[in-house]
Amino acid sequence: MANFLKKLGFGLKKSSEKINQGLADVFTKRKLDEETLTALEDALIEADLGVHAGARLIEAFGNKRFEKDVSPQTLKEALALEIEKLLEPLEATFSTEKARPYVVLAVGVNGAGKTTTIGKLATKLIREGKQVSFIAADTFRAAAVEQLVVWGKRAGARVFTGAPNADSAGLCFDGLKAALQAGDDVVFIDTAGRLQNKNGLMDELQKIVRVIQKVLPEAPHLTLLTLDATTGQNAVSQVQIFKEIAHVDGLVITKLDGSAKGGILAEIATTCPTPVYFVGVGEQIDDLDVFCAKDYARSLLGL
Ligand SMILES: Nc1nc2c(ncn2[C@@H]2O[C@H](COP(=O)(O)OP(=O)(O)OP(=O)(O)O)[C@@H](O)[C@H]2O)c(=O)[nH]1
Ligand SMILES: [Mg+2]
Repeated sequence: MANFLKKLGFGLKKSSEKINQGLADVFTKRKLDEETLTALEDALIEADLGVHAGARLIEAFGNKRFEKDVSPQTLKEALALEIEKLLEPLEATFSTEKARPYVVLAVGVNGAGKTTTIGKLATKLIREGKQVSFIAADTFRAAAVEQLVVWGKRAGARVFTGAPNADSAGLCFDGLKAALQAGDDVVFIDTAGRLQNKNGLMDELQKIVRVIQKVLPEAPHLTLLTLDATTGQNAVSQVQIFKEIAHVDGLVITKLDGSAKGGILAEIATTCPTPVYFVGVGEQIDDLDVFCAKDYARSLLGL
């Protein structure tokens, strides 16, 4: 946990430096006039908090009354609290108890971190004593299947694979039946992330959902959209696009260990609020944890 926070703090360092510079300017001027607030808003936007989130935060912050001799630390704490309040509604609890097998559909653009996230999550669940399997629904890329097989071995999860270029929906049908038969507690479906063709991806995802509902009418129980934090504001449009083409229950934000754009969650909270289940801060198994608004907000301020 301490290590996780350290990595998060390190990843958000560039963002926190920008915000702290903005705060330092406020402090030098010793008043929250319009000019200093605008400068602080610019700093927030530069830290990728986004224009809408920046405006909302500045409004809340500008309405605060500070003592004349307010310390930089107090200002920092106050801004962290405002960001925490903005992000708190996004906190979500992941529980696989309500169905067996509990089916998680992983969606997201290429390279966002879907497969890695599935691998990390499965490891945690297996450590808790759950029986887990993977369905390798990205049948176009041989490397994608291999990568999932490697994670399966590492985590101790069975991997259901098909022939190269097999129909992914058909594979999901067979894989889910096999999972039912085996009595798995949780099944992760790893999909392909091609977004070059929005209609194609939509058709494919809808077909997968239709087909798995023939096996389990309530499935998928959770559709998780994985976002790469280093893509900055582009992640916001990915949320919007995926919500158009599929049902999205929640988000996973990856690569917060190497991001200069840690603020994106604030813009998501403001423009397209979606529950955030997990955040990733690296490539290893323990580099995934549940999203905590307070930790995130404080790391964003370098606290
Ligand atoms: N630094 C860092 N790297 C990550 C994180 N999550 C995933 N990665 C890396 O990002 C790269 C892409 O991750 P994948 O899990 O393969 O992404 P994907 O969404 O499955 O990609 P496709 O299968 O191509 O659609 C890999 O090299 C991962 O190790 C993270 O939280 N931090
Ligand atoms: Mg993948």
